[in-house]
Amino acid sequence: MHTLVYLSLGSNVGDRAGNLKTAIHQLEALGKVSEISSFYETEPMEFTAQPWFLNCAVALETGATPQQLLAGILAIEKKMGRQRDGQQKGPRILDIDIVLFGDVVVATDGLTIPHQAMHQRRFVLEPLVEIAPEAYHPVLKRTVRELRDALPAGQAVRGIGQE
Ligand code: PH2
Ligand code: MG
Ligand code: MG
Repeated sequence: MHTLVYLSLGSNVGDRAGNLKTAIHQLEALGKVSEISSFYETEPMEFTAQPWFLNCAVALETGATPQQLLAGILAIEKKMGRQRDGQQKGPRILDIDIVLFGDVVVATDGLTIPHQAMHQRRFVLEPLVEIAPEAYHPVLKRTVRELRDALPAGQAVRGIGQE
């Protein structure tokens, strides 16, 4: 059984575009990468005293379970040199978050699907609308386009292609 999963990727340390591309390449080991959004320059949210991010969204068709996918993602982040001892929500070489996993809902200690903050983050929704405007949030019962349209103004994101 394969599931259509949407991931949000972000980097604000080092060669940001190179980091996203390397990560996308490594995701091929976990399934088929079927869509890649443009890369977006995005204003840091939540912890704001850090460099701007490059964010994108990716569609992945995978046979993995949510837990298996999470383990694979954490391994990619680690292999790419992600340190987890610094500021929470602070600068990172690479962050890969599971945003939607088909219509699956998961609420455990280490994993929440849909991602708990996706509907508040323009840096997640804008790239996602580009590749999957009709993707559906199974808890809020809205498409990602509807969630994007409902965002308050004021989070800067700027599409810049795939460099
Ligand atoms: N990730 C965060 C916190 N803030 N801001 C932007 N613009 N992009 C991110 O990927 C991001 C963030 C925590 O994961
Ligand atoms: Mg994140
Ligand atoms: Mg993360």
